[in-house]
Amino acid sequence: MSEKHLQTGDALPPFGGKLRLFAMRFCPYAERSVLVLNAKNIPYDLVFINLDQKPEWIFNFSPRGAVPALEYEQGKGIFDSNVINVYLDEKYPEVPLQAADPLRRAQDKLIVENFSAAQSAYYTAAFNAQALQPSHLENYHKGLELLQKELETRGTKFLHGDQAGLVDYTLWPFLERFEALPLLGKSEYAIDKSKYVILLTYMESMKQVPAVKTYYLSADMHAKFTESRVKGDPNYNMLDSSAEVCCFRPRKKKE
Ligand SMILES: N[C@@H](CCC(=O)N[C@@H](CS)C(=O)NCC(=O)O)C(=O)O
Repeated sequence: MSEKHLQTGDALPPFGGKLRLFAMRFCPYAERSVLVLNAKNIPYDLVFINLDQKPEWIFNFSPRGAVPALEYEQGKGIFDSNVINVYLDEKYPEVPLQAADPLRRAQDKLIVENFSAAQSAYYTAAFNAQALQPSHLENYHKGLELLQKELETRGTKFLHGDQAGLVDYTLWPFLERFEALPLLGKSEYAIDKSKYVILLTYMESMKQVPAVKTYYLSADMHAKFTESRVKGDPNYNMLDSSAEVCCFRPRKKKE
């Protein structure tokens, strides 16, 4: 699979007869759907697109050209990670990823909902640092604390249970990226080893889940992409040239 991001003027690759996911390699929402497809062992093709110079055909699958979008039949698409993932889980029930108990499903949705302020804080810290307020840092740590508390209460390896499920695959792409923040000079956003023992153990378990492992990118790589985007020139294709990936140097925190 090529990591090259198709852009304006590039042709839509021929349909291969499988489900096709349109994504951007560094998009956490697209990662959610990649992980669900992987976890459910559904064959699929992945097409990356440049979000700054979108290929014309992406709008046939996603009206605003946002990713992820899923081509579920040739020429027909649905979009939004949560919509796609619930569709996949219901359409391909062999490996169910949602809890069987309706109350547990509702609680899983609430965890995701309650985590959203931490996600917004991450976006501000990573991409719009000049707009950061003390409330962002508070919301970020509140989100991490809530997650840790929930893991402790549930007492299972993953939020879903002994195996990772939809709730885990929905949250994970953000936790993966949170680890890049200290490398971007945001040391107060570090997930502290002594405070977040349970959460960090969970994160290490998530990294070992096969569905995650094959798509995981290190904090270094996320930091490098983030820096390029903040500079206004997102390096979508940086994984195509492995030499560039190896040597991210953390920026010194401004005093
Ligand atoms: N709620 C959507 C959010 C998707 C989203 O924001 N994706 C970003 C990339 S990470 C995007 O495509 N933005 C549109 C753009 O850049 O024009 C989902 O869950 O799929």
